[in-house]
Amino acid sequence: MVFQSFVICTLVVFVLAAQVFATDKAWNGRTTPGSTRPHPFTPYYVPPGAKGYDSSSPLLCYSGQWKESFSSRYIQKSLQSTTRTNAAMTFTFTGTGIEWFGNTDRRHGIAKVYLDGKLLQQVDAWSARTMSQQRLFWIFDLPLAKHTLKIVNSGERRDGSFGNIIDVDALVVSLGQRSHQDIQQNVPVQNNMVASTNQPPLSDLAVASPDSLNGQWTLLQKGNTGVHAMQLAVISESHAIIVDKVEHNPLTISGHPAWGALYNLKTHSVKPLAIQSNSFCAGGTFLSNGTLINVGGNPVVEDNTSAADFGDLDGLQAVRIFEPCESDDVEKCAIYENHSRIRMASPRWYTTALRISDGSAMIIGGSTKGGWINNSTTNNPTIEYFPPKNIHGSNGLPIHLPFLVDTLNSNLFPIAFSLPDGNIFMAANRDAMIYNWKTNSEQRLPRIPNGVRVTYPMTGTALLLPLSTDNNYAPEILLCGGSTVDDTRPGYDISSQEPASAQCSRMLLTEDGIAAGWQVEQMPQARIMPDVVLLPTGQVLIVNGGATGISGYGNVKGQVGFSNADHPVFTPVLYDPTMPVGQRFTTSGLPTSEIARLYHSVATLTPSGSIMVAGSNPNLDRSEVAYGTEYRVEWFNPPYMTASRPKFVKVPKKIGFGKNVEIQVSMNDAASDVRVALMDYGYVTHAVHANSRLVYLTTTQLDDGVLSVVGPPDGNIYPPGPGWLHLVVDGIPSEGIKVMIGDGKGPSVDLGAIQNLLSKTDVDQYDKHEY
Ligand SMILES: *[C@@H]1O[C@H](CO)[C@@H](O)[C@H](O)[C@H]1NC(C)=O
Ligand SMILES: *[C@@H]1O[C@H](CO)[C@@H](O)[C@H](O)[C@H]1NC(C)=O
Ligand SMILES: *[C@@H]1O[C@H](CO)[C@@H](O)[C@H](O)[C@H]1NC(C)=O
Ligand SMILES: *[C@@H]1O[C@H](CO)[C@@H](O)[C@H](O)[C@H]1NC(C)=O
Ligand SMILES: CC(=O)N[C@H]1CO[C@H](CO)[C@@H](O)[C@@H]1O
Repeated sequence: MVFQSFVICTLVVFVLAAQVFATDKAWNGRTTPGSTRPHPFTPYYVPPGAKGYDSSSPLLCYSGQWKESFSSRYIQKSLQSTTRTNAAMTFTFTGTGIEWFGNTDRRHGIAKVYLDGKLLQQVDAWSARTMSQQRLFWIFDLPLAKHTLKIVNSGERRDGSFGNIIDVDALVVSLGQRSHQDIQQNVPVQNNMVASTNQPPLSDLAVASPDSLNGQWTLLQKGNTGVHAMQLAVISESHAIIVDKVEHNPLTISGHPAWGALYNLKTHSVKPLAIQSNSFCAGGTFLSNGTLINVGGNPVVEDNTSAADFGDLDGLQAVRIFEPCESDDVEKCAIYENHSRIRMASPRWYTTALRISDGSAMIIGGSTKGGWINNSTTNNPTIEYFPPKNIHGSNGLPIHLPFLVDTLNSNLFPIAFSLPDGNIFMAANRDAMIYNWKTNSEQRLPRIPNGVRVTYPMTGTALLLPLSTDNNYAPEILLCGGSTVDDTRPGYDISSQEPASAQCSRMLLTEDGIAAGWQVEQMPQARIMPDVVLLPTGQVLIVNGGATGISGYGNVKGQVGFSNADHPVFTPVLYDPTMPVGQRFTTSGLPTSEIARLYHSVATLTPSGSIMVAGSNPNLDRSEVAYGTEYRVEWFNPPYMTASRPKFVKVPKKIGFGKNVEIQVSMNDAASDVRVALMDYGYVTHAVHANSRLVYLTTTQLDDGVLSVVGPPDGNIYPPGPGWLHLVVDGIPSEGIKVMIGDGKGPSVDLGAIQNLLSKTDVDQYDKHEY
């Protein structure tokens, strides 16, 4: 035994972000750059760009009695621990975040964690199982400055703990993704995030609200997603679901990193979700009964290709079920999967899921293995349904779609919208078509002009523009961004500096509209990987993306870090579809972000009316080298957020097709233009905003404060399922309120088709066959 006693040191540590990494093909590659030796998973991880400090480092200053022990289970084989009340470890560093790793077991007690002299959190290091290299505390998004972390043994322990042990195995200092401006201005502590696997923060460290000038757009950075936000959907008035891939996220669950979370839109807290299979590059949609399905993904992160075994399952055929979770208390909400009884018939990576007019999900395309650009070997040129259908003789098995062969190579994450006649619009690569799923027939549309490709990895984005009786529900499609890079060129020949496309192509899908073809407009900036968000006002916010390069990471010339794209576009642009051509785009008054949002970024409207922007991770695993893994959340607040807004007073929970309902509202008596917007905020990933939709409902003003509203005519106009109502009075929308459109029942279930799928297809085929 070695007892040590130190006085507080005053050394300051500077982090140098110098790291060399191998250029791995990265879909399930190595978790530690350069490493190939598999080892069981532990949360301890030093992201490229960050720096680890072992417990034995002279820069960690111990006071009181500490004992050093040695074991191969410990980081660098050594660990410092103490059982003495008030024994402390002090560490001074320059950076934007710090993580503390140590052991947990039944004999551990409670530590007090101070940052810069302020008590931040009490960390309970007790656990029923003995676990090593656990993340006990983390804080990110501090201003880049000198900080001091102090960990003090409080002498307290939970009931049932057998001891008061607190230990320090290692610390990891983040330099983070701060801009040069921050570094120079040394901004005050703000917008930061504290979390621990065990308990919520003691004090809410957030956040002064910005000086919101009335009538102006504002941008607020607040919140931290804990898991990287690759996929995002609002599930209730209080929460959004975030789904990521398997990687070293700071938020952990059951002793390993979480790759899913529920984000509280009101308090900005996050709850980790347990997901069994690798959801890297899955798609998702709500069904008619409000259940969310998340489909496809990646194979297991395997020992062969990864230095760490995360314990995940093959996700390529996964159907992950997230039952409705409406209450503010999300403790019991969970993802269910069991591939032996619920799965897709075929493996799908980069597939699109869409709710269609009968309330079921159409699952479209993808490739049969993870990779990069699609080709004829890996293509999965089929659709299947969930629940499985017996249609066109398929009996639950995939149905071939020639369109998905003709659109190789750049055709992953196909763009799809359910049209007001029940048919499906699809765009992939340079082409578009209308698919009649009832007759299994394709109507090809004119090619997108000027060689612009719009699907992965030449990723653009798309919307179905607002529908209303004013336009007799005539559908208009808007495609924006993408790339003209030749999709037969190999990655090593394409550069991150090749310009993206600024083109938006718009077409009215009526006979005359199709005959007139695509109408071309230019965005003020080119964008690869933009996101597009419908506002209740009918305007469209285009945000995120880069001005050069293409999607993905790790396989083009001139990568920035690992990113295949560069020149992030920091200012969103507002598009008003009702204005004449030439007057539709505005950037004036729109705030500029400092955060690059490239590959794996998302944006969605939230019930408050604010636009939530999150993610960006053009990396194999969590990284702090630009463009690093982004956990910070931003909120773009339209001018209406600070206006005097109309309100819903009473709204029925369910609205039937074509049914009249009375809605009580509170609004200005002098209102002249009163509309009720029925919206689907969509399921967002990889610039696909599946199901995104706005239908203005037929509305009549009855007495003071009472509106008569007619539900959408049928499931073609709005596929049955959950939606959001916003009351829009003279251009000012209320907050959104969740409603169920239709009868709320599940899509019809064909037991024969399910049985046939289960008997004719293997579970997790990728793990059984070589593709
Ligand atoms: C994967 O690992 C196993 C043993 O762990 C080995 O037998 C196999 O050859 C490896 N496969 C590849 C492709 O490296
Ligand atoms: C998964 O489903 C199979 C088949 O219905 C069942 O035997 C098994 O117990 C289920 N597994 C879990 C973990 O629920
Ligand atoms: C498609 O890609 C796979 C995997 O990268 C490769 O093995 C195959 O040869 C490619 N096929 C064609 C037709 O290019
Ligand atoms: C909704 O329908 C799906 C598909 O049949 C089913 O898996 C799910 O459990 C249903 N959810 C509810 C809440 O009934
Ligand atoms: C993911 C994948 O399979 N990529 C392949 C696509 O096709 C090209 C050739 O056309 C291959 O080089 C890629 O490996």
